[in-house]
This record gives sequence, C-alpha cells and structure tokens, in this order.
Amino acid sequence: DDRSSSVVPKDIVTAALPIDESAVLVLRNAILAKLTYAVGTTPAHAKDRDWFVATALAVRDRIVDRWASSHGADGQAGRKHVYYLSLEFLIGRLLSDTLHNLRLTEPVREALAGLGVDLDELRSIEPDAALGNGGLGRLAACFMESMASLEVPAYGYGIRYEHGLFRQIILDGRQYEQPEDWLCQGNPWEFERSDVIHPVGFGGTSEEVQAPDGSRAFVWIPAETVQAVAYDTPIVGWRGRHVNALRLWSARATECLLLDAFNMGDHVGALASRTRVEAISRVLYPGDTTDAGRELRLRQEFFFTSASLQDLLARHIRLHGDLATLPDYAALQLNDTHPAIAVAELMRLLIDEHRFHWEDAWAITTKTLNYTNHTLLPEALERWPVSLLERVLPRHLQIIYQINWLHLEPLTRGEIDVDLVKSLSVIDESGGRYVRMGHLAFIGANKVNGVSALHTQLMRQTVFRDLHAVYPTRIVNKTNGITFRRWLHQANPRLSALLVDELGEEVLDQPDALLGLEKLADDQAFQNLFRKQRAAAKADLAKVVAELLGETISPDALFDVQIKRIHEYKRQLLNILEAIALYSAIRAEPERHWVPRVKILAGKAAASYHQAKLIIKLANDVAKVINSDPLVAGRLKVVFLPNYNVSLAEAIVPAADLSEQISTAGMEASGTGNMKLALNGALTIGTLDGANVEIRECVGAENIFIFGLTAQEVEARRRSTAHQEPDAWSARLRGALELIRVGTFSPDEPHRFDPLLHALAVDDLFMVTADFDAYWAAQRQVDDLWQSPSAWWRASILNTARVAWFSSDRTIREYAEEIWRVPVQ
Ligand code: 4GP
Repeated sequence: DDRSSSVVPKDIVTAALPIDESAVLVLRNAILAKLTYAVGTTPAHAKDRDWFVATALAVRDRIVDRWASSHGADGQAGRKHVYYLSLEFLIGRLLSDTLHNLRLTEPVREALAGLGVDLDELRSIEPDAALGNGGLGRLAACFMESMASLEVPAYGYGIRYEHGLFRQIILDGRQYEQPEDWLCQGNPWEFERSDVIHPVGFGGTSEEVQAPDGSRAFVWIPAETVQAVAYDTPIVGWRGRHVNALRLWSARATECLLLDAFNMGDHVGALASRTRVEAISRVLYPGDTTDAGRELRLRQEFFFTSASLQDLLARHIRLHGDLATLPDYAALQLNDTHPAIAVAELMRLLIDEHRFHWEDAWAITTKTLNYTNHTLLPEALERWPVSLLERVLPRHLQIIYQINWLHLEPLTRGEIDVDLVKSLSVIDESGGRYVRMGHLAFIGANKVNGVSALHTQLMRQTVFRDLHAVYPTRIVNKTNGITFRRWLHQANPRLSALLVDELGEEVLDQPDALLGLEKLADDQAFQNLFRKQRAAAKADLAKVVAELLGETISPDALFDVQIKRIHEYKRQLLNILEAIALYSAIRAEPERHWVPRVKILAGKAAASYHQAKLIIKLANDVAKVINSDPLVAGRLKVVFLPNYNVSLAEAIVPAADLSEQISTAGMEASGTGNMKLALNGALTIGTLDGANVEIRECVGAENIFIFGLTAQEVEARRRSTAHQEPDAWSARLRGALELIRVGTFSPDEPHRFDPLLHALAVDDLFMVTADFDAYWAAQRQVDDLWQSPSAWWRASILNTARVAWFSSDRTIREYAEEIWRVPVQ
C-alpha cells in the first residue's frame, strides 16, 4: 500500500478562482452517475477505490470533449505531428495532474466533500504508473505534458507493460524486488482501441522475389506474428487547451488457444504459445542476464517500434495519401536507442511494403527520424549480437548491412584508415559481431541530440567523435527540462499559492514570471513566508518518514536529499561516507555546535547490480547505527525511504533544503531531479556535471555549492596511472573507511562491505576518494550558510527565481523549432 507516500497538504486552498457552485453540482452528479452506472455500486456500499474510479471516469469525460476538438474538425489533423517513441513513460499518478491542468481540483474536492468523500484520500488510492526506470522515462512524461500544453499535436508511443518497475521492499536493510501490479484493478484513464491492431512479425526468412516491374525485391516471411493492440491514455495540457494521446501497445497472440490440445487435456500446453507471445508486454525491463531475457528485450523494442511506425504511416496515408510527403507531416523522436530499429523498419516498410526505391526511402527516413542520446556509459550503449538479429529480424539485418555499406563506401574511397572505418561502422567487430544501435540511430537521423551542454559536447568528443566529424551539423544540444505544472504547482501547492500571491496568476502560465522573486530575496517578510511553506512541507515529509520507517525526524533540521536510481556513478557512496565522517566528528566533539541534519536517501538499484544493492545495505546499516546513538541524537540522522517512485518524489521535493547532485563529472548526462529540487528552492551541492553546469549559470555561483574534479580532470586522472594512492587519503577519509572495514556498521558480518572498499582501493573508477575532501569542505560551507538564515533563504529564493529556463516548455519549444519544425503556441 503506497498511500503513505502521498501526503497532500490539507491546510491550503490552492490559488483558484471562486468556485462555481453550479459546476460543483454538475460534477457531483457526474461522479454519482459514474459510480452507479459504470462502477455499478451505490454511495452506501462504495469503497474508496470505487469513488476513485467514478471520479477518474467523470473527469475523463471532460478530457474527451477536448480531445475530440484537439484532433477533430479544427484542422489539427492535417498539421505536422510529433511522434515520441519511448520504451519508458514514467507518468506516475494522473488524477492530480489532470485535475490541476483542467483547473478542477477545488470544484472536484467540493463535489466529493458533498458526498462525504475526501479527494486527498482518493488521490493516494491511484497506483503509480511506473512504466519506466528513471530519468529517461520521467523526461518522456514531462515532454508529453509540455507538448499538450504547448498545443503541439503529438503521440507518445510505448508499451503497455502489465508490470511496471518493481516494488522495492527493504528487509533488514536489503533491497528485494516484488512485482508491481498497477493494472490489477483496471485503469480508468485508458481506452482500449480494439480496432487499432497491427501485426508485428518475428523470425522467419527474407526471400528474394521478382517484383511486378521485373526488378528484384525482398519479402520477409516471418515465422511468427504478434498483434499489437492500442490503448490510449489522454494527456491533457495546461488549462485543458489541448489533449494528446499516449498510445501504448499490448501484445496479443493471433491464436488465443489451441483448442484441440486443450480438449486432449493439455491445459497448460494449449496456452503456451500465447504466454510466450504475450510476454512481450508483460514486464518493463525483463532481466537481461540470460539469452532469453536479452531476446525478449529485443522483441519488445521491435514490437513497439514496428506497431508505432505502421500506425503513423497508416494515419499519414489516410490524411495525405502519399508517403513521399511523410517528412512534411511527421517528426519522430527516438528516445534513446531502444527504438533505433526504427531506422531499418521504416526502410523495410517503405521499400518492401510500399515499393519505394532505396534512395527515396532513405531520404524520407533520414528527414523524419531524430535520436536523443541519454547516456555515455559504455554498458548502456545498446549492441545486439548479429546472430540474434539474424534469427529474430533477418530482413532488418540485411537492410542494416546495406545502410552500413552505403554509409562507409564513400568514406573508404582512396586511402583507407582501417581504425577509422572500424569506428564508423554500424557493425562492431572487436570481439564477436554486434550491431551498434547508437550508430544506426545516428546515421538514420536528421538530428541527434544530447541532453545538456556538457553531455552534448562530450558526445561530440567521445562516443560519436568520428561520426561527428563526418556529419558535423547533426549533433545538437537540447538541455532537459521538467514540467513546472507537476513539479511546482501541483506537487508543492503551498509554494505555488505563495508565488501566485506575490507574482500573480501569470506565474502559472509563464515560468519567466518567477524572476519577479529576485526583488523579494532580501525581503524579511517574504523570507518568512518562504521559510514557512518549506517548514510545512518538511512536517508533512516527517509524517511520511514516521509512517514508513517509524523514525522521527525534526523539521528544524537541514533536510539533505539524494533521490535517484542507485548507481556507482551517482555516488550515493560518497554521501554515505560523508555521513560516517560527520558521525565520527560529532562523536569526537559532542559539545560543539553542530548543524542538525537529516540525510534522506531513496532510490532503486537494478535487480542484478550487486554493488548498488550493497550501497543500499550500507546506507541502511549506517542509518541504524547513527540513528540509535544517543550521542548524535538531534544532530544527525540518516533515513533510506523504500520504493522510490514519482509519488514519493512529489512528497520529498518540496521538503528538501539541500539537493545532492554529486555524480562523477562527465557521467551524468543531465539530471532532472536537480532541476525539480532547485525549482522548489533547495540549494544544490554538486559537481560540474550534466545540467548542474547550466544550473550554476542560471542561479549564480554564489547560490550553489560546487566541488570536485571537472570532467576533464576526471578524464586526465583515468588516463594517468597515477591514481590517488590510499596513502594520499586524508585522515578523515581513512577514518570513515576504517569504520566500515572493522564492521562498525555490520558487526554480524564485518566483511560485508569489502567489495565496496575494494573497488575504492583498487581503481576507484568513480573518483569517490579523490573527491571526498572537497565534498566534505563543501558540506561545511553548507553548514555555515545554514547558520545565517537570511543568507540561506535569500539563496533559496534566488534558486526558485532563476531556474525558469529549465521548464520543459522551453525544451519542447527548442525541439519544435530546431528539430521537428512544428509550430508551438
Ligand atoms: C538518464 C540520464 O542518466 C540523466 O542524466 C538524464 O537526465 C535523463 O536520462 C534524461 O535525459 N538516462 C536514463 C537511461 O535514464 O536509462 O539511460
């Protein structure tokens, strides 16, 4: 039960117009009608879940009216569409979002109150749609909201996973994964489109045939065909002006049952092939440590890519007749390489099914597709074994070879630089043969973008260096953004109400209006109001912590927050080491004045990522020791909140004083949590990595705590063998590591954390030890500033005032203008 993770403040009425009583009555009747006729129960018998469904359905009706007009007779159907292909959409709960954007929060609250139902209770009933892992998936969700708000006609295309990201259970400090079951009680937001079905093939052979005009042609004869069934979720933009669809595909077997086998008594076998086929949309990220797991993942990628392409081509043909004009009416964005097979599939559809010549098909493809890269981590750059592609997608492999040949051929005329050809080739032959999906996406795209200035620069210098030299204008930067509707106005209604009071309603529509806060940064009265809203959010979070962990934390302490996936490069370990060092320092001088601090961590580790899971265990073990030591009570606490998800983030972000963005420089592509926290007034402690660099430019170097090695310095250190030797470690760092080593936090198993210590001592790839002292020093600057409240709150207010640029509306405007070439409102 995730209820506790959404504490919605009850003491505020969000900035709203006076409530129209007749509208409330209409809503109340609509909810009652849904409860009676759609849910099939009565107010006397209805459970919270029934009320939630009835409310969602009543609200959905109001979206549908607008949906029809967004895509109906007003000529939008003929406009250029954006298609956002993403294996992940981390949308979270939709009720609050939808009510907020329709400006219906207060009317619905009142309508329900008249029925004896509390809206805030209902909000926490909704399961969190976790169809994604982290940043990339949440970015897709923010983009969907911004595209709807800016009235860009768009479809999001993905997979309707039955089980989203696992639920994280922490038992004895360790992470366990439980299946997530968001659909088990139905989903009131979606529409099943049983008339929108596309066949997706797998396996079989590619056969050469004679085309009617006598030319050679290929046809793919798949061994197996799966049906992709569409489910649409309407995504409503700000003030309900425009609605787009998130179209998610579900896999369905063509044959539901082998009736003969069933009648012969083989009840399981009769369903086996169906189970295999439908596994495609069963789980987000099936474990990929086995061959079967990897193949399933490839099947997922091709499944949703092919269905989406068939869908949008059919729409184009219906509206415009000829596919030759596709680039004029469609812009596709490939969110990372997961849909990169689109390059080959679009070519196949154009050539094999619609009989285009190669050159024309290639022109259409490369004008329509665009690709976003989200990470430079080598292990995250997808490569598929040629042998696997040959078996699963034989025709596509042929097309990929042809694309590669045509790409390399002009580059290999004259003197051949073998290393250069190897680096440019789509096929990686350095030990086994693999298809590099990043290269395929790059070659097939009109524009390729990174997600922050630094990341884009590093893309040009590292993973795509040689391709960039051949196509020097292809890589562009589009620094990420977040939707302020969700991450400020809806998640933090107190701050939103304060901003509306001070700056007017304009701040709801125009992020730039936040700049108006600058002049209030030193205003004592405003600082007090700003401080008060934070204090209330912290008190709310303290309740969540008490419910989840039974731990009491004081809202007077500095809330120091690190919330994100657990990964060595994100360096939660650095944060924990600092906690240990601080713990030692307090114990050594308990009488000194210490700034009271609560370190709050949350995040999931990939199920097979052992080091990351060990970091979770360490965080919990350290928390146990620190939180039960009376000598540090009231000064330091550490809490690890389980099952981090969008809803929990919405509870934590408004309550954060300090935002930990401490990745090894050069490794975090952008970060978006950094933007959410700064927008809500948390000060950042961070490295010059990802979008932190641009956040510093916006908020001013004096309002952010930057420390540590730069990306260039990290690179130089990695190249030189002269790594920082353990004898060069400071006494403080050695002390902290020693406490771990002797089992202070794991008396039952002193060697538990040896793998972590070993990694630090051997090569410290993530520069934890190299950055430790600088991090410690930066944390002491944080303490100093905290002790001058008016200077702290000034900096905090200036953070909120100056981060308007990180609105995803700005990001989407940039994509629309420079990549998609579609008009925006
Ligand atoms: C993430 C990046 O790690 C993060 O820096 C970035 O802000 C986010 O994408 C959105 O661009 N990458 C992933 C991933 O989530 O799965 O590669």
